[in-house]
Amino acid sequence: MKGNITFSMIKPDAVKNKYIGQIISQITESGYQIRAMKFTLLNTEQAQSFYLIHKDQPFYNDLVKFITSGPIVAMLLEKENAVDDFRILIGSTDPGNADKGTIREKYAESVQNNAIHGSDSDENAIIESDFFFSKLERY
Ligand code: IDP
Ligand code: MG
Repeated sequence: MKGNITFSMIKPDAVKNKYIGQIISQITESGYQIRAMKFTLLNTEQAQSFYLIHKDQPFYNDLVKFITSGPIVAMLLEKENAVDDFRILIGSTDPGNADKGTIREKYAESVQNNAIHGSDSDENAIIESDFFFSKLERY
């Protein structure tokens, strides 16, 4: 059975470009309820840990630099079929390939500075949510 939570992060490019409000609107208008939310700045160690799965990718060091370059908005989101529907809502990793109307198509700058993160599985949604939020921070 598919899970009903996903984890998302508005990335530093979209925060700097003043898209927080528009992105959160699109997420909630799409049926997601916010269960936890945090405006914060990751340090290098936290970013390396969050993206550990990509440690052998050529873009890993630049990705860690980018994600620590400014504050982010972390969100725990709930909806039926949360993970798969959210990946559709945000669009392809490379905004040049993202479908019209998706968050990345509208707000991303590049394949790296792509505005938003969305979990890729139910398992990772739980791992990523636990990385950012304690039980007491979820409502
Ligand atoms: P996803 O965010 O769509 O799941 P992943 O493949 O998991 O994409 O990559 C994680 C993040 O790493 C991307 O969102 C993007 O910020 C960055 N990234 C992925 N591929 C590249 C690349 O080819 N060049 C630079 N950065 C990349
Ligand atoms: Mg991914």
